[in-house]
Amino acid sequence: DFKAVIFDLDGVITDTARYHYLAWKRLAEAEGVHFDEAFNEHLKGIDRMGSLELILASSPRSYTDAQKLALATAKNEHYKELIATMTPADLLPGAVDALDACRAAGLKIGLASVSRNAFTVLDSLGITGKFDYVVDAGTIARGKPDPEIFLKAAHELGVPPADCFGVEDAVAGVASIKAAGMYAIGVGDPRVLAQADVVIPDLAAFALD
Ligand code: G16
Ligand code: MG
Repeated sequence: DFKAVIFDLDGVITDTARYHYLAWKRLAEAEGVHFDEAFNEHLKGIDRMGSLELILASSPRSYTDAQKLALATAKNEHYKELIATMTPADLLPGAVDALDACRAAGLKIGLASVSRNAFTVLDSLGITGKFDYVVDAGTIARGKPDPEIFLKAAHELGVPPADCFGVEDAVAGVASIKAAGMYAIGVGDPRVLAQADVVIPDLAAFALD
């Protein structure tokens, strides 16, 4: 029996994935890089500098580290403008019910987002108090698909990884869960999330059995 569940944030609980997409698209096109939904799929769950590197790999220009940092900062400022208006109305369908069902079942609940804006987003959504532990992305050395972030959440929840399951919308996120030795619930397209143990279309379809 599972003793803990560890959720991803962006694309699972709320659609900030859309805001990341818009912010990266503006940056990419300003740098002469074609950017579409298919490219964006590879960025989901990838941390900020990692995402920037993937985009700039297709740029005709070359960049110093200082220029890269400036671009990442500009993207984040644009992203923060986009998320500034978020409220509990931005919770995805089924998200609160899923969290409450896990709580009612006695599971510990963690959040494993590589976003450095995760605490702000949780507060805007009004759900910070629903988690027993939220990983601070600033303390994670290796982003998804490395298992570090899911292992850290399990450790802090005091539950062995084998007794945890993770919930993720990203290819890199599902890979991170599996590398951590956990059961993986994918949220989205089963053809994209082929490594997940089970795939549901959204949290409205979440059931604990
Ligand atoms: C999220 C998104 C990624 C984003 C990353 C870093 O991860 O999926 O697209 O690049 O956070 O976000 P920030 O720039 O806000 O630190 P997750 O793990 O919540 O899916
Ligand atoms: Mg995600």
